[in-house]
Amino acid sequence: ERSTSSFSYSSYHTLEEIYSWIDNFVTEHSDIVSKIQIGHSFENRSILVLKFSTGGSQRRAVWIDTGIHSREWITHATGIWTAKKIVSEYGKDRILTNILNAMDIFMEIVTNPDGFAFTHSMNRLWRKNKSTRPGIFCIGVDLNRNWKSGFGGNGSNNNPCSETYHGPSPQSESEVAAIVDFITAHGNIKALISIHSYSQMLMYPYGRSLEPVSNQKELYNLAKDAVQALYGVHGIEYIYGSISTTLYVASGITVDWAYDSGIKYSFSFELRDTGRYGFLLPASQIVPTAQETWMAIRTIMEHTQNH
Ligand code: ING
Ligand code: ZN
Repeated sequence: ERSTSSFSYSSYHTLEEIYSWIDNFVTEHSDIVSKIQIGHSFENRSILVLKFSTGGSQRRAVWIDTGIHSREWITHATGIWTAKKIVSEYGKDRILTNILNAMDIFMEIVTNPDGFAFTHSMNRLWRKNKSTRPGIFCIGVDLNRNWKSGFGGNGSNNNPCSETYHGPSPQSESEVAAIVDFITAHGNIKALISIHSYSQMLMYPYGRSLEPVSNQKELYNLAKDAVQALYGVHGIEYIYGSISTTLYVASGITVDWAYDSGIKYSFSFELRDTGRYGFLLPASQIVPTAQETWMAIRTIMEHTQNH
């Protein structure tokens, strides 16, 4: 495809289709969008980030990642729709316009490209990345257990055959290291939103323990506002709270690392649904899911801009 006008935002797409959409998208919106390659996957695929910026240098910024777990297809689809929403609402929607006049937005749509390709070719329910190591029979590390904060703790697994295998060491996986290096080098990321599915939850740190974060009250109230804005779109109910108290204890996760690295607005979504379709959410739910999620994301970004 040569332009995004023929791209269907209400369908699921392959990695090749998404990467081709990214190229067309940045070409068509080069005034505010650019593409950054932040690294390579284990199987040497490009790891790409979209940057939305209306100027300035190293502005305060929001980071959004989707698809760190490859089978969670609704998250990539929501990311793509959100990217399109941002460019089409800039200059129209007052809240988004204010946000983008003050801050940059970074979006990593395919955070686990090798796993994602594998969900199309071989195993629709593949979660981990595809890394292998000499002497280890099983394939893949859980990229949401490979971060330094609480690495190897409760809710992560030492067994390479486990779905929650944390890997040999913190940031051993190039897909995680690329993000750590990028965010650390940037130095001005103020909010991080890491998007998963499914369960309809909006959560904040910590995952690794029941310990409350220092601004837990602020995060609780912000999550409440975001979930209320989401509900207003299609009447879908989300629960919210810290990861460890809302879902389960999980260590070595993205948002704990972000929080401990000074990103005080760190959130993780679990998108639709609550289990009827689970990871196999029908494509007819892509646009409604993205529409409601957008209201929650915008709420978090607006709060970040004002604090
Ligand atoms: N569940 C998440 C998992 O990695 C999660 C739950 C989300 C934990 C965010 C920590 C942070 O186990 C899914 N569906 O991936
Ligand atoms: Zn996930």
